[in-house]
Amino acid sequence: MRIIETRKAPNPRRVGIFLAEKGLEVPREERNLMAGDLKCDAFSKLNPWQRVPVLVLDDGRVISESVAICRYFEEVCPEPPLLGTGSVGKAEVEMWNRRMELGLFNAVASVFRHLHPKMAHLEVPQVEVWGQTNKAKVQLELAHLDERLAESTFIAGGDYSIADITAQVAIDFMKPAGLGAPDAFANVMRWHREVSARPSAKA
Ligand SMILES: N[C@@H](CCC(=O)N[C@@H](CS)C(=O)NCC(=O)O)C(=O)O
Repeated sequence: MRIIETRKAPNPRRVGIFLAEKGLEVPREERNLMAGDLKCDAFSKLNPWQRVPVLVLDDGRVISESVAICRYFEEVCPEPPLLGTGSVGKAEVEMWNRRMELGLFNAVASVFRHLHPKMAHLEVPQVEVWGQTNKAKVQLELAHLDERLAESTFIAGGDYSIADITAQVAIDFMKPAGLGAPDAFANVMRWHREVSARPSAKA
């Protein structure tokens, strides 16, 4: 089994943190996405969408999409549960993770992809107005998150979950996206300090 990734990139980092929380070590193969390593035929056969991370199983089957890869590892290594427990708990983690991914994470990524000059060869065309629009969306998502974290230790409730991982990676990615830190949101900052102190944050 191996994971193909660009280690510094946010989606592979989500899987890296997930594995660190599980205490799992999986061999990693580095590809430089900025240098076009994902555009070659060999990688495109693994993932026609030309995105990392990709998990290649020992029998040759391939799983891409960060959450799908995390689901695989949750099944093979259920402890500690990071996708919730019980019917309501699992649904709540799914709800919060989708909110974090479709809202905050995608908004930060859109700012980076559409405004950063280094992304011009990968995000074609870069649409400046879309990048700018997403700056406001990031603030709106942070405001929602701040309200949630005023009443909850972690994003999906009392237990750390994949929703925390998704939001943590999104917030850490605000800096390279030119968005700074979410200083105006005290509850987000409290939670961010706590998740950043976990050993998995080094992933
Ligand atoms: N929905 C995918 C997104 C994967 C993705 O966009 N990965 C980025 C790195 S963070 C990538 O491979 N980018 C290559 C490119 O933009 O060409 C997932 O969750 O894994």
